[in-house]
Amino acid sequence: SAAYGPPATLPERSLEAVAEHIKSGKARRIVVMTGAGISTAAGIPDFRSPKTGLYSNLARLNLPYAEAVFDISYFRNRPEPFYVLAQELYPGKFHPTISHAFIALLAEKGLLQMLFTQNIDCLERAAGVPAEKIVEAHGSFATQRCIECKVEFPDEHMKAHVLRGDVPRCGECKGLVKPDITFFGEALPRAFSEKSHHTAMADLVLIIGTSLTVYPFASLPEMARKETPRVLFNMEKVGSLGSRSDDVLELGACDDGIRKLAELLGWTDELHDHWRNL
Ligand code: CNA
Repeated sequence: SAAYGPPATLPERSLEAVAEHIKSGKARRIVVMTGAGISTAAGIPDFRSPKTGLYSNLARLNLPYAEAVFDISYFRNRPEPFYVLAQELYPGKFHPTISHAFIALLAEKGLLQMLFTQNIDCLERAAGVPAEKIVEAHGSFATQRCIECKVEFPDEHMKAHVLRGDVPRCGECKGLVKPDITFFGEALPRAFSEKSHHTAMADLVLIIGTSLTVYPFASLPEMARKETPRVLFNMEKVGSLGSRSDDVLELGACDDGIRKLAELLGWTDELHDHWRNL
């Protein structure tokens, strides 16, 4: 059932057509949006995949509901479950995936307009995407502060606490220390609203490994212009992807879809060199 009309920008709705769009030089402002699914191949569980996702494996933490581990009001009363999880997810233990490397390659070629990530694993930085091209929409483990007096807490102390799996407390007021990642009930970093207009400037949008269920991030793909091709690399169809005339769905493991796109672009060797050297 084709509720949409024929494609407005692409010759057809396929990855081949997307590769042609890039090769022809018509896609020079590529906006990429990522979620936990881009990092599962690195060994970091996502939230919602059945069986392997964090939410289905949190029973041992005795949470009233799965999302509580990232809920600010729950954290105030019981920070321990979050720190059990933080010990597992802490950056530095994981290697970027081929999909992360592809985003860095786009940046190297001057084609990356902006990367919006929901992830807190810092793997896009590790892959070599320049900091000024990254919007960490849900913050990251890079910095941390007291949730009461907001005083920053030293990185080295934080690292020691997280690796031991215990709860750090503020040196000034003894308040709880939390990494600057966005919990449910908290506002997103200012960079998100300041930079979201880049999506409207995009001539191609790549959406990789996200369930598009967490707002306001989930509304970003809607901000792309109607005729801008949007490509979804995901295990499942999500959000409104597929509803527009130039949407392309590449369903399956994102690394497979990204390898296929790189192949169509003639970038396979470059991509592998970049990835191997990380
Ligand atoms: P999610 O809701 O868990 O969804 C993940 C999506 O990715 C699902 O649609 C999966 O089907 C899909 N997926 C899983 N593996 C693959 C794969 N190999 N290839 C393609 N698709 C795959 O995660 P979202 O990011 O959408 O949810 C937003 C939350 C999750 C954000 O606030 C993140 O901070 C949070 N999170 C981040 C990490 C991380 O930093 N790596 C890990 C777990 C959760």
